[in-house]
Amino acid sequence: MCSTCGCGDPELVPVELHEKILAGNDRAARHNREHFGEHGVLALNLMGSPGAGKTAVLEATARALGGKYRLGAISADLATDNDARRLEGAGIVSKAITTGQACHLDAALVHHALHDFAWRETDIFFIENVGNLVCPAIYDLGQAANVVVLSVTEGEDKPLKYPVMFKAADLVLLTKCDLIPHLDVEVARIEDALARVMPRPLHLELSARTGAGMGEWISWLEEKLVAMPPRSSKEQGHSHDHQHHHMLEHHHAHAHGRARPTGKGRTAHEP
Ligand SMILES: Nc1nc2c(ncn2[C@@H]2O[C@H](COP(=O)(O)OP(=O)(O)OP(=O)(O)O)[C@@H](O)[C@H]2O)c(=O)[nH]1
Ligand SMILES: [Mg+2]
Repeated sequence: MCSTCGCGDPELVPVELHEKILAGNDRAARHNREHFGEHGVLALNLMGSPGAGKTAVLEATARALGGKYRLGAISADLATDNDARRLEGAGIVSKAITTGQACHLDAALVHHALHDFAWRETDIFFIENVGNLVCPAIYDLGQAANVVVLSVTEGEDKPLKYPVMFKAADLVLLTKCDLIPHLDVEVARIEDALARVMPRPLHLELSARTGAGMGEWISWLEEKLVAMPPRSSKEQGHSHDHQHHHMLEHHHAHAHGRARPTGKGRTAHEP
């Protein structure tokens, strides 16, 4: 149970207050979206159950791209920075957000994490959400698209049981497909469930372990990159002197440091 949002429980957080929280979140998300758009960064919100394979997909993505694009990520966990360390190990500039009791990211948390992070220097910025098939779906973070990672071990009916998540998905990555021969899973049933729930059903089958299917995922990413507006001239010297309208306090007086290239087009943290 999430102590900040009450997970939509009207007894814990009254409906009016919940609507206010979401309205505030939407403002902060618009602000993040402006930032990402201004700098031509493709931001993706990666969601899915605990252990679905979100981090593994990102590691495999970095391997498949081999340095072609600059990748960044923030990864949210209740209590550890394990995923951020894994992603750094894969060559993705990463930062952990530990959410404590919160079972989802919100736009203000993401914005706060961006402050001391060289996200502007990335081409694709992944936001690995808290492992959870419920609340993350209702919090806009300012991303360009939602990608839901669903593994073949989770049961064919998950899209039907957790429709809110799959309704919000622009793309579902059906992962761990290398395990299919060992399971009783029927992929056609998963496809059918996705078709019933997703407004525009789209899924790709892959295995982070073997790399099978990664090509199509990379093509999807490249289509999104091509559709991004060009980076604005502001990218050269972002002063951050605009108005902020969100809940968190900011310390924007400082100019943001620029990232150092570290070879192969990658970047390193700077304060
Ligand atoms: N066989 C197989 N195992 C996988 C694959 N992808 C992930 N795994 C395994 O699944 C487990 C969970 O993977 P993670 O990448 O940590 O999953 P996650 O969704 O990031 O987990 P949380 O961030 O904790 O919610 C690990 O033991 C992975 O090795 C895959 O494609 N095939
Ligand atoms: Mg993870």
